[in-house]
Amino acid sequence: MIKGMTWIRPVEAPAALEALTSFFSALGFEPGKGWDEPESGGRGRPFLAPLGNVEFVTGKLPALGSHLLIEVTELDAVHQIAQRWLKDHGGSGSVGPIEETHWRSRIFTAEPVTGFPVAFWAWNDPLRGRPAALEGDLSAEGMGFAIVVARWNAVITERLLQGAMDALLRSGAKRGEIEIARVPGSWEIPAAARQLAQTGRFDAVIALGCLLRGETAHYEAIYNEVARGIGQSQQETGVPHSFGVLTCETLEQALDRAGLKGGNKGFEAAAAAIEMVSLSRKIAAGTRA
Ligand code: DLZ
Repeated sequence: MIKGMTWIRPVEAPAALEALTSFFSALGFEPGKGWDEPESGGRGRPFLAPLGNVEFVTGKLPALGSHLLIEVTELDAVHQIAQRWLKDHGGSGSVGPIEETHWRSRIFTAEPVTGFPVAFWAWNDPLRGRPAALEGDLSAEGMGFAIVVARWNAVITERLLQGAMDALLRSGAKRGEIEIARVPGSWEIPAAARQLAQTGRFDAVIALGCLLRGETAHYEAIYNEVARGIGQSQQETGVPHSFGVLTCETLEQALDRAGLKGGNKGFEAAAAAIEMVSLSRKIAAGTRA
């Protein structure tokens, strides 16, 4: 029943709103759906985090003068970004030193705008609270990708492509390291995917297409062959392939999954590809870090 939580922070001056928005963007926060109310001049700039909670505390407070605690994985990198932001933007802000906490972690407080302190912290043991497991990260830096996209139902597949590019570029992939191959329809995806994988130029292949049951003759036959072909190419080439081929009853359903209510499956397929490349590198290196 509970869906989410929003912690509202009233900001008086428009310049302070701009500065806070710039600071949170520089740190890589995902922006939420902002709003502007022309009559009142009101504006809202939400920022999202993968996890959140509200915590009621008695006794010793965990943070250095801030009620907003943001857990991160790379505290030193975040500290550097915050310091760089402060140097570039100056103003009344400040970034404190990193200190040890009383709960086996390190913390620092940044105040990009006076009156808006934010504490960033990280566990000393980065694997704390997680079962020991090999897991891929979502950083695409230094990775190369091939995207195979079907032209059939382009109104959907172009949106999937946009979602996939968004995920790759936001995760640190370089535009020059992404190659896009267009094929007539989903049927042709496996052959192109295999050939791209075999070049050895790519760390992963992302397959994007859209099959609509109502409008596709031999829907089952095409779908089975596409799924089998992509899976087989992945297994035989050893290059991760992610599956972003929508199989929907109607166009409306497909639109929902291409950027409307159901998210964007192209974005998800790209994220899965990044994760699998990272995991595969860790397996090869025999490391969890
Ligand atoms: C022929 C066909 C049909 C009927 N429907 C679709 C579809 O919904 N989605 C899709 O990606 N492709 C479709 N195609 C085209 C086939 O995938 C293939 O491109 C052609 O049969 C040519 O080989």
